[in-house]
Amino acid sequence: MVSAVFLLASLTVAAASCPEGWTPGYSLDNDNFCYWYSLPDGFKASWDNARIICQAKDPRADLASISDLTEQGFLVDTMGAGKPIDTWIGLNDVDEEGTFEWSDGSAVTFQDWWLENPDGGDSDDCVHITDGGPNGEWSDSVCSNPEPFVCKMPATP
Ligand SMILES: [Ca+2]
Ligand SMILES: [Ca+2]
Ligand SMILES: [Ca+2]
Repeated sequence: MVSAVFLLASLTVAAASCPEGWTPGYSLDNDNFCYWYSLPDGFKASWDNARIICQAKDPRADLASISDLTEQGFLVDTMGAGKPIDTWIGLNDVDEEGTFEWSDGSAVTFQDWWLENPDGGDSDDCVHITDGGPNGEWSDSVCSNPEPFVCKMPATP
């Protein structure tokens, strides 16, 4: 009985490894990340400012990278409004046109572009989850547009 109580306490501590206001990751496999979504606060920013805001919230944070469809679904369904809304993520081709990179340095192992995207060429260098896609697919867009955004950082071990 004592050990069961201790185990429950340990699980509670493990689940609380994200700072207040941040949401733990979408699965047990990925609960080593924490997410912060600006929309509940009505917060919109250009892609550059969104990134600065993420980093100001925590030095380990950056605009969210997305590693698979499950993480994308988590961002749309759990962090978002339950349907896709234009939301900045970390993907961009600022440095080299047509070469998309995650701002947090993650390897690009997964891409889920909406129809005919990326289609904006040199004027569209920042990527958002688009409200045009039913499942949160992506579009390259104008970096200076103020939009909601989602930050991601490693959870505290
Ligand atoms: Ca460019
Ligand atoms: Ca571009
Ligand atoms: Ca586009």
